[in-house]
Amino acid sequence: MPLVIDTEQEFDLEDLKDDIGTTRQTDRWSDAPLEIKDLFHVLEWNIIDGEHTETVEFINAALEQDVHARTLIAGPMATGIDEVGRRFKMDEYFLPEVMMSAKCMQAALVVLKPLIVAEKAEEIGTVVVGTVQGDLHDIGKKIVGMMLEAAGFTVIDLGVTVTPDQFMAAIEEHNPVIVGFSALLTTTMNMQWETLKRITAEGKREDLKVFVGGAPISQNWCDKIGADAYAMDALVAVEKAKACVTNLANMKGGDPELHEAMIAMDVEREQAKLEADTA
Ligand code: B1M
Repeated sequence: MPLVIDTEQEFDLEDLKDDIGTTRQTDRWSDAPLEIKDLFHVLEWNIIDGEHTETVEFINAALEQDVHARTLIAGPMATGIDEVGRRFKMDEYFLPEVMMSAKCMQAALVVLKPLIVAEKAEEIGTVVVGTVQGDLHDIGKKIVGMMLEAAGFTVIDLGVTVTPDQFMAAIEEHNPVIVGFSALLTTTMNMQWETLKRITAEGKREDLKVFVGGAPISQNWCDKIGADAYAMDALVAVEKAKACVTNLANMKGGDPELHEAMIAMDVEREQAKLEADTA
């Protein structure tokens, strides 16, 4: 039985500016057994320090102690890479450090992906995902892809810096129910719109739902470009993807009713989270 550790609550990550000694004194992950709490902190700091040759060792140690692969991704891996993003933004880190931290994330995902995908439920349909043209960020998109696969979708991952032409070719070839665009840069988010326009121009818009995601993406942006769903994380992506092929399947892209349903799912989720936090 995998250990249940809450990764949904929002943590104060101030300690990650300091050192692992400070981190160990926080109550983050205190619902986990002590040795797991410590291992999570070691993993957070492993990612911050970019010690990628050691990452797999910590990941395996956690898995051996029945920590679920999803808990590692949504827990210490997410907090660790968040702090890397903060340091980069504040000019405390430069590109080489971020690249080392990204290597830790990639090394961990190599081990975790087969475990998550092995949960694959009954086949639902095909999803094409890719990071848009000009953008090399793929960690989040890979996580979304593996979670969708576990939920029962066949995922065609086109990789990074995917041109509108490549998206169109994949749509022709795989006939997906959903196409997902990932963009992590404010300078590349426009390529989500450009690609969507191509899908519309080539008469494919009615055949599929368009999902958008990535750090600078928001519901506002989704509305502005006329995409069907915005997913702030992999869990939301799965939830909305399933809804889009079941109860919302008949609604066409751009339908206000579909839009309302998507917003309602976010509101419901936020409320449930709030209730859990205050319980
Ligand atoms: Co870059 N980078 N980076 N970077 N990088 C960011 C994005 C940045 C916010 C850092 C910062 O300033 N704090 C900043 C962007 C600023 C902006 O545009 N507003 C930035 C920059 C500036 C750059 C460069 C331009 C730096 C430079 O060269 N001077 C450069 C760009 C290169 C390029 O793409 N052309 C660059 C390069 C890199 C690395 C290569 C070193 C590396 C990427 C390695 C890789 O991905 N293979 C990197 C990294 C690691 C980051 C940060 C630190 C972490 C990103 C990440 O993996 N997050 C990032 C800081 C940040 O985001 N706060 C940063 C973890 C991941 C799980 O989250 O990707 O958000 P995320 O995915 C989530 C959701 O967004 C959502 O679900 C995922 C899982 O929960 N989601 C989707 C994502 N895609 C989805 C698709 C969907 C649905 C949901 O459709 C189905």
